Amino acid sequence: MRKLFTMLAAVAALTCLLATAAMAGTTLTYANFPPAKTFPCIQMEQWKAEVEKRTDGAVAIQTFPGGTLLGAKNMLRGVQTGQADIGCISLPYYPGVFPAMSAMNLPVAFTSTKVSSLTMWDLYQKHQPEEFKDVKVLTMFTSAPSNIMSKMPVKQLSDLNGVELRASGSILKILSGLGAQGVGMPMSQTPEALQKGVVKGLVSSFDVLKDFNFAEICRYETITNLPVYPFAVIMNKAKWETLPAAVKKIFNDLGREQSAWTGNYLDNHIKNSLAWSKEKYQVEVFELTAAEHAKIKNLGAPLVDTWKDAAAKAGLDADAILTDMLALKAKHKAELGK
Ligand code: 3IO
Repeated sequence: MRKLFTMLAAVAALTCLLATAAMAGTTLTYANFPPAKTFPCIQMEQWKAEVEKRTDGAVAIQTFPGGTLLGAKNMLRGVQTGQADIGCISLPYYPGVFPAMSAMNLPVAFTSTKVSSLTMWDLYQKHQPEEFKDVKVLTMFTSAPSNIMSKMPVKQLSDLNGVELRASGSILKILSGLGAQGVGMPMSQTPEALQKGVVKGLVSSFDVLKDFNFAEICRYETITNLPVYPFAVIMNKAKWETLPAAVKKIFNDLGREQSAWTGNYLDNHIKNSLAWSKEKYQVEVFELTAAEHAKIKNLGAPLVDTWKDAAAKAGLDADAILTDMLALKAKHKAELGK
């Protein structure tokens, strides 16, 4: 009896010790700007679960979706100054700040998010551009190719005349070439802008029809295959340096895996979202003619030259970045068959 008691006491003491050791581990804060249901936050929870599993709970991640810690536009600065340890940014919200990786927002006709996300990650690894030197990049991915979601039908390009549509980055320039009125704002401000009628629709990927319930207000969808929005998950550099080597390795190993996971998730989710929107709100989907797609393509071409000029001015080898991006795109497309 006495022996059993001693053993129980020892087990209790050990349990206590282990719990203390786990608590003595690190908790990192991770800020995100859109709501918890949206894909940037879904991938955040997936990454959190992987980190907590692979570090055996020694590193805990405290997530803050929906702009509860940092918003879309103060995310970069907030991570640099350590208001959050980790944050998720959409690169087009920071014009001129990312002259290299903004290439991913060019109209080069990505057709799969897994392809575009892996292309972005590999391109970043190859060129390691200076523009991210103040932070540690944990992963990168993109949205799916962008389409029009609107309150009134856009059956043909001429229906766009004067129509206010929310977008960001290079899509704004293409919209103005099409006679529409592009309105630049982060995705997180779009529900209110649609509600108030400041915009009549938006240009982004179809996941948002379900995740923001935009299908209810935007009953008409037009397939345009416009650019993807590139995202980066960044970490405060000083905080990164405090991590033990084994944890750094786990984070580094996760970079490319997370990019592929997110691409895959979104490729599936845009299909679910569109099917859900047809079922629940009977949304209509319009296809443009080949001539109209050619017009969109022609409007996009000068944007590549504008990007090249800006990249060259920033001291980058713009031709190498562009050539590598297109080669990676072709390689991943061939490997994934989509
Ligand atoms: C996006 C941004 C936040 C939440 C869900 C989203 N789906 C597609 C995007 C891309 C986009 O429009 C943007 O502004 O980054």
